[in-house]
Amino acid sequence: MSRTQIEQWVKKAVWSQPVSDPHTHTCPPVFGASPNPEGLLLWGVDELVTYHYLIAEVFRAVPATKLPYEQYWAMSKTEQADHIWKHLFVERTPIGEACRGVLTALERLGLDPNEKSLTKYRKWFAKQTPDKYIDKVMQIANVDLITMTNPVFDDQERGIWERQPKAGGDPRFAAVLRIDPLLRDWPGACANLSSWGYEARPDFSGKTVDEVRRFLVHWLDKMRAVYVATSLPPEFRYPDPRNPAGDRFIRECLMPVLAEKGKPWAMMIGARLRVNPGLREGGDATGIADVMSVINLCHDFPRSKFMVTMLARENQHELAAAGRKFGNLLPFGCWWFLNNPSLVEEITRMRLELLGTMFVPQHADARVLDQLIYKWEHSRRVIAKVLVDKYVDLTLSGYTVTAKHVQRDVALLLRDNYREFLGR
Ligand code: HDL
Ligand code: ZN
Repeated sequence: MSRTQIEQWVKKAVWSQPVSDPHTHTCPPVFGASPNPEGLLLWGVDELVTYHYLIAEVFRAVPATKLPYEQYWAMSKTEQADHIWKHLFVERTPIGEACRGVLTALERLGLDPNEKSLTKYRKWFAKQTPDKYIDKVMQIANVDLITMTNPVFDDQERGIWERQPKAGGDPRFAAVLRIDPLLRDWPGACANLSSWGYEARPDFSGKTVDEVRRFLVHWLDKMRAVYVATSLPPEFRYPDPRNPAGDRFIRECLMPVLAEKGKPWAMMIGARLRVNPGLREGGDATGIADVMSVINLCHDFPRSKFMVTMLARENQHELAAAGRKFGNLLPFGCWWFLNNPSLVEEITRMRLELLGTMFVPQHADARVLDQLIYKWEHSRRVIAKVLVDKYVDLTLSGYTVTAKHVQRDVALLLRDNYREFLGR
């Protein structure tokens, strides 16, 4: 089989296969939409350009000593976008991945990405309506399911679910119960639960275990959540003698509920929050996490399912090796600072070699709807490149690779491994 033939099959399969995206921060219009400042659905050119990755970058071009953080945050959204466009897209070459992504998205929407100002783009976006625009973006990105992130401890998010019976009713989106405070700030989370009518106490006395379970079940059911998610710091350990409450929460509350419901726990490990608070969401950093803790969980809770992504490049090999030991562990995505072509290529290549087709290579992590377009295009290109090499290697071993093999593998990687792990 020639390399050219394999390239054709892979290209066709990778671009025609709809993606089920396992992790984003976008949502349907019922959650409110930008430019309404209260809207949770972010879309359009001003949101694309003010993505927190680009806010962090513009403060390298124009440091806080010249433009203090608070002065930037006091600007209107359009002023912020103009500032970023000027310094990162006009006065500098937008060669970095986050800049390049904006250009890809604009170009695929039919716009010329070489404009010196945002005026023409704004006019074009003003003619779109969020609901129809979601269809358009999903069609261009070839995405058939967008998994949301629904942080129940966020007042605005919780309020929408409480007020809007249709919050979970858009078939283009799947909900995820995001519960970071229960693991990052147990006493604070207990105080929240108490104020919402659950008898949860930091020392686990009284009915705490039953009540925390009742809370989890209530929200899993209400959201029809497909999994529970938590972002965890590099210091996360299981078991953790320094954090007995965390161990008890996992062992006595979370694991039994998820085992009963058959839902995975997505652990996103390695985010060191707000190392530079002035940048707000852009101020988080990465740190090396502990894969042994994931192994301990997979071993101790064989009936539970763990989707795991780690933020540090240094953790990727150990995590893939752990995936070989436990069928209840699904490594997924190249998260955040790893979502760059060079690292996606390295990680995807290594995962294919260690795990065959049994992992989920990517998630978009789109904060802004339109980012689905570029995040998936850029990832698809890299995934295709790696697959071609791997199929060529197979032919060198005498194996007959066919178009059917390629289609089947690509469907698993881009859609079905995730769906099957959810039990959908
Ligand atoms: O915690 C998360 O889900 C992260 O993805 C953060 O939201 C982060 O700010 C981000 O958007 N990374 O891509
Ligand atoms: Zn995320």
